[in-house]
Amino acid sequence: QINEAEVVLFSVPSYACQRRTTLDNHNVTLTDALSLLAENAELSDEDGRGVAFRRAAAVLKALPAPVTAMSQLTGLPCLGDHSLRVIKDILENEASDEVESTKQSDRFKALKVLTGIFGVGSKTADRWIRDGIHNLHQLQESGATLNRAQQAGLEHYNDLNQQVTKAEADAITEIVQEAVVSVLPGAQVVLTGGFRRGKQTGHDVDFLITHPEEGREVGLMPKVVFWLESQGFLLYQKTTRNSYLEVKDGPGRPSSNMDRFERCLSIFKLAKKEERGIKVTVNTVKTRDSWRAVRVDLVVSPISQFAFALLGWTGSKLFERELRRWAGHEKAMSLSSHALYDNKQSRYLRAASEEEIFAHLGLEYIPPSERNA
Ligand code: DCP
Ligand code: MG
Repeated sequence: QINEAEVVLFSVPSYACQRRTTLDNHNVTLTDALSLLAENAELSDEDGRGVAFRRAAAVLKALPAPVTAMSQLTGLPCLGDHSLRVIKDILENEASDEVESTKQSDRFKALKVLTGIFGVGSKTADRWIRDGIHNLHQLQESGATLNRAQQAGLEHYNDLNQQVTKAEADAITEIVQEAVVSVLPGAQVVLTGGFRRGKQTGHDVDFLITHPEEGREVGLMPKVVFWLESQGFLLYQKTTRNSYLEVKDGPGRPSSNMDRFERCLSIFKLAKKEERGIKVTVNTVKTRDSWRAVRVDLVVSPISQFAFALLGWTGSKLFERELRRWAGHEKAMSLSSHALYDNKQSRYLRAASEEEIFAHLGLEYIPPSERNA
């Protein structure tokens, strides 16, 4: 029996970018349930519902203690009727029927398996499911045409569906650093994404590369890729050019959340721990069980956009989405991974650090380890 007088009331600001969200989540059962419904909505092309569940989960991640009674949630932002119903079910019955039946549904299971292939999105998976393809065996038998990314994704399916550890991310950081410094001395490599937020595992490893002299980074990516390829580190890569032009893409495209940096989506061939030498120079591993495939994203940014790129690539995805929503709705500004534009002053606001961007936005600075919304 809970004594009402002892129930802790919670209070959190409404935008995730106003909150400090560490990895110390006191409501894992609730946030896992809401995240699963979010994932199901996203895989079903219902982005609005997906965001609503993500926001609700993020509010619970920011609470300082476990939720034990519905009354504690009074006045909290972002908790819609649907999310509240799920929370109530779990608090009362230890589980939510909706979550359990979603988890068990053939459609959800098939969407998970098929989108687990690198290069396969929800639209492709949905088309395959309508053609009766529900698993990898049926896909292989079907004769469906796969692009180069999907072929690589299928070939390395098990490796790529296994979480990348921090130790593996560190080993890859050394290789990328060696590649970058070999082709452009003075260039800098920063680990971004979940690992920069302090996560111990991730689905991939994300890097941002720049050079302190503006312009020196031009043409860097093909050279880095050539170095990595010639040393035998790449199983797959696809490089896209930088297509960002401030005059054309700046304020005119405020809601575009895909950035236009020179980018390389790759799959690394990483030697297993026992096989890794003290110094990595040439990848000599040969037998199949002596290495594993790891997804790696490389992004090159000019130094003038570096702070925005760093902020944009550190995540979490919801934190990024909330920063852009805050900028647009509360400050009449447009934030991207390239720049911040002030619509009232009709000018760009420059920044050399993440701290300066938060200041421009009128937000308290939140360090990476507290952006785990
Ligand atoms: N990002 C974003 N929007 C996207 C894709 C990426 O804002 N559509 C940003 C935020 C992410 C970062 O890039 O944190 C890296 O993307 P990941 O998908 O790799 O996300 P994480 O690194 O956070 O997660 P994981 O640990 O699973 O790799
Ligand atoms: Mg990542």
